[in-house]
Amino acid sequence: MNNEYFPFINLPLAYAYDALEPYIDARTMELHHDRHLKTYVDKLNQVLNECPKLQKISLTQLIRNAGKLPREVREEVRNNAGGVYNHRFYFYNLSAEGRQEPQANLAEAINRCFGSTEIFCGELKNAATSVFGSGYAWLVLERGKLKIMTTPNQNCPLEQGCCPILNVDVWEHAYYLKHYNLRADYFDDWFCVINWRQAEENYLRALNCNI
Ligand code: MN3
Repeated sequence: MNNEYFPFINLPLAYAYDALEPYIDARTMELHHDRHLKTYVDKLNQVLNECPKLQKISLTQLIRNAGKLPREVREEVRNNAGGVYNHRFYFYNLSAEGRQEPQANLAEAINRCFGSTEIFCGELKNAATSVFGSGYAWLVLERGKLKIMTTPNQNCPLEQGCCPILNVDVWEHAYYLKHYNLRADYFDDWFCVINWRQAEENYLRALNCNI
């Protein structure tokens, strides 16, 4: 992921807004990327503009160390650095190439940890639909083991020492225009556009991170 340092820019999507149709609609993708994500980028730049000392810290290090930042900027950094990282991660892990299956090493790890892709999908769906209000469901690597977790708002598993492999944004802005209040239906559509090649890369990188 490029642009790891201040000033942050809203990197363009790697595919067209309508590339994920009919699963995720073009208008949702456009608003989600160009307005919601852009707002987090702009706010993070604003916060860091006031704190020159934090400008040399990478996006992931800002998140990992959010709890140690000066109290007066901690929540704003957590929310906005998280908003940038979590959204970039979400958009990177979507694919316009049609439905894929988990690949190679990650497929093997999912089968070992959960039993099958179907069981994994069900458990991740339960997690995604259980988030009260806004947040994310994640597949992460924690101390070498796969784990499903949820985070509220724009909190990020990096802060808990977990390495993200896959995330699904369950804020209503991610699905309301097409799926209304039916988050479970959105999840099923999202599962059809996962970029499993990217997830495999994330998994291999996470194994090497050793966190
Ligand atoms: Mn979002």
